[in-house]
Amino acid sequence: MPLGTNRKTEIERSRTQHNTSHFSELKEVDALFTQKWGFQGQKKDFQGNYLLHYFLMDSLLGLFDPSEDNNLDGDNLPPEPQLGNIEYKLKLLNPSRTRFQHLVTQLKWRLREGGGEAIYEIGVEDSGLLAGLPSYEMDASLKTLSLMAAELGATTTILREREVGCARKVTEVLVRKVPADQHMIEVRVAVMGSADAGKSTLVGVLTEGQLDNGRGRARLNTFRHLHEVRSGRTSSISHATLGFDSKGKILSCYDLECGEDLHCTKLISLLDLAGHRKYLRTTVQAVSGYRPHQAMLVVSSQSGVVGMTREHVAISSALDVPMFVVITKTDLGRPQSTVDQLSALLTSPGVRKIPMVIKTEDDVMTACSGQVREEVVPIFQVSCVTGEGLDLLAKYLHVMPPGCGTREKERLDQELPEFQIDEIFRVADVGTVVGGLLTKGVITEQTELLVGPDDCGAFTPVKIQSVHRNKTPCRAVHSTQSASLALIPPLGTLRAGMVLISPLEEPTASFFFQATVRVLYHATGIHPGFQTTVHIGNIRQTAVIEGIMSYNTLHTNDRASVLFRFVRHPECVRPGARLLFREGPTKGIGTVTQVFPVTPPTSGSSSPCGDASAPGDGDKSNNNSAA
Ligand SMILES: Nc1nc2c(ncn2[C@@H]2O[C@H](COP(=O)(O)OP(=O)(O)OP(=O)(O)O)[C@@H](O)[C@H]2O)c(=O)[nH]1
Ligand SMILES: [Mg+2]
Repeated sequence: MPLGTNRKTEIERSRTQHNTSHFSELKEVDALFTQKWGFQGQKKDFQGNYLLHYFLMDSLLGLFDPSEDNNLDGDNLPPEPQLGNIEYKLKLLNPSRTRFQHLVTQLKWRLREGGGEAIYEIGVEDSGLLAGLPSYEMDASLKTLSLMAAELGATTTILREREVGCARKVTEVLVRKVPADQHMIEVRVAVMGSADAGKSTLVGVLTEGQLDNGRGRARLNTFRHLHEVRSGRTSSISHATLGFDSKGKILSCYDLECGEDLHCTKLISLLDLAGHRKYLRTTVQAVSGYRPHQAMLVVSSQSGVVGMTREHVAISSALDVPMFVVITKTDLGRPQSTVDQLSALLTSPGVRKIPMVIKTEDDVMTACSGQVREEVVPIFQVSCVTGEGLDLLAKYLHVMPPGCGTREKERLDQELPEFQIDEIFRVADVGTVVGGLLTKGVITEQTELLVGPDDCGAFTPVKIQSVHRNKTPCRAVHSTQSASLALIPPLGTLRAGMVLISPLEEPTASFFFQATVRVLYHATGIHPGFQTTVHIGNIRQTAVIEGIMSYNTLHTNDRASVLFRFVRHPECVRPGARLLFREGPTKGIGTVTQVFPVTPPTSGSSSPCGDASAPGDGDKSNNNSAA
């Protein structure tokens, strides 16, 4: 309950009463304190207890005094948020059985809000005032919090402590509970940045725990192809995992890879992407298709902000992926000029973020706090050769919030399954295995689905033979999780961009779709006939702009409804899906508003791929209005 004006008036009134020094009025004040703040000292000496309350109340009332507000700027948190995973508690002392159950229910709710993680600020008023607790009360409160967590099978970790005067402390505690359906809390992080910025090296150093030699030693395990090892340049999407136990200790990557470390409660999946411009399509595809929860933008302090850095900032802003920055190679140059360049880029009109240079653990916690994480872009400064700054980065990765709240996840779990295929493998003795992301629903072994669309827009029935997550077999995969699925019967014609979808959805595929778009940049103007690469989720295909409603030409910052046509094959696109298109420096974002499904061939049809006619030529549309 946030401290409202009424409560403040009550405190003012009680202070007036208190100043009368009348015994009966003091009793009322005591009652008010017990009721409002739950002070429940073991009162042996009646007069002595009133003196204690007098002292406490005076100091608290002094803090609340509006005339002294100006002195408190550094001593307040924002008022307690009603929603979200942050809870303020002044103290948790000897709660009755009923109160304890109430506190446990509240903790359960906060954990749900935070997708399995909640942050408790002990010694803090609902108003955000850092009142603090003496050490014996703090110890008892932390004990109560541990008991509450134990009741739910959760763990507690002290994140930071702060002295707030007169031997009083405020403590911030992370409570973590791995949801019952998951092995661990998983956060996907896309590692972006220009070529040679040090992305693969940073991923290697974080996951393997060995520093780099400055000549490319640490990045070797992140490469997937021999030509990458030879050139030192990443050309594909490479996955690496970083596991933490409940206390924030980084776990050995060997145990994680074998799926053997049962202490892992949080898993950071790092997608090491290519920085060179010639692989930009693959990099955009990864950010659009894998739906990372965060983007880690790596900038070298040697080269500073370059064209590709700007490009990657624009892409993550356009796709609404929250970002944090890591300036690497601080052993080779002064990072301050890079910090200045980044600050200018991040605060520019198209991006509008608040850069925050992280220097202490306190800064890490502030950057992670739910109330600021949307706009704030934390900036870390590290060296993979000396190890400087890596501890703060690891701490941030440990407490970084999971992307999707449990409530939203539960809602998505209720929907019919849809799995987007990113990779296809042929595995001896198993058959066809597809890797990708389950955007909604739940898939278990033996689930019957459709896979498609093929080049004709048709979908083929398949059954799920087995499910693997993080290289470990499991019974089910839930919405927002990535997984590998073995399919029966084996199929020879799969491609990335296809979906596995419930037959109840009656899926369709379209060559033509309409979208409202905003042009982020074009040097001159976009006309009908313009060809561009379109990214919609994991779909990536060249499309032609066939028509622009109400405009002949689209310039930078123009918005319009546009009709697109896929060039190669129809795709399973849904109204409401977000899209990004780019061609050279041209960039735009938008939302699909309407699709025009093709009619798949029937057994007696003469055309191998049915009807792919343009909208308005009499094809079926899922919407009443024609384009
Ligand atoms: N001295 C020093 N060298 C570093 C540091 N980080 C990376 N390097 C070196 O920088 C070079 C490039 O690093 P990579 O990790 O391959 O860069 P990248 O960003 O993955 O490059 P692409 O894959 O081409 O996009 C390697 O030789 C690393 O050893 C650092 O903190 N200090
Ligand atoms: Mg690399």
